Amino acid sequence: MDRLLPRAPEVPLPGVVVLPGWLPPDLRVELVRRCRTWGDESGGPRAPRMRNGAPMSVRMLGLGWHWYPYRYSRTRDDGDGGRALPFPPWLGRLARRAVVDAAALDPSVTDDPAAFDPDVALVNWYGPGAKMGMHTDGDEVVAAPVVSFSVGTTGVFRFGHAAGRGRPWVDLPLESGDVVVFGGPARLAYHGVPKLVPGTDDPAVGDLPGRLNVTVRQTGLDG
Ligand SMILES: O=C(O)CCC(=O)C(=O)O
Repeated sequence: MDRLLPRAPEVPLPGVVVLPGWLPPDLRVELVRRCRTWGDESGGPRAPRMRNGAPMSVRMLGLGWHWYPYRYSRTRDDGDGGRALPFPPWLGRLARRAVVDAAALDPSVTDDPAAFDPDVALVNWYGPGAKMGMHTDGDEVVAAPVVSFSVGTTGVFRFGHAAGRGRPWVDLPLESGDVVVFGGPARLAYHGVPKLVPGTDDPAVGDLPGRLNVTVRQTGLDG
């Protein structure tokens, strides 16, 4: 989709910062390339099963830690049992830069951006029709912010509040290259992705089918 004007960074809710187009096209392409490699090295992204046994429509893989509902493990306990791939330091540095930029716009995201020391990235791949229900990111034991990189088809990121899954919420269309940082008062708010927006593929990333989202987090876990 062509845009005539650049979009401005925004703070749609206290503690939520959207940095439009923060990832330049070359980094988007590189992220897609790396995600493919990580998929090959880990047996492919898989669809975690929720507590009711139903598979998620989003396919996932973890770097640093493996996540499955609703815990982190160093091994792919709900898959082939292999060790989670290492968390890449370059991705941590990139995410820290995003936190610094976000905190300059809304200091409530974190009072110490330089201290952000992530140890896990969760790669989410949304194929046609995939979505993610409203949930909180509550398996980390420290209050550090979450950094979310989006590449490919635009996804609608629904961001609500900590009291429950229902309204009020805001719907934020996340285009390829957009980054969201949420922390502070928004860290434990419910959020999800109810849909992708058809016809919004990013030509810069070639034949990526659907949307890639990579969230980078600090678990605070040992081991
Ligand atoms: O795909 C997104 O933009 C959000 C992903 C998400 O909510 C999560 O990984 O917890």
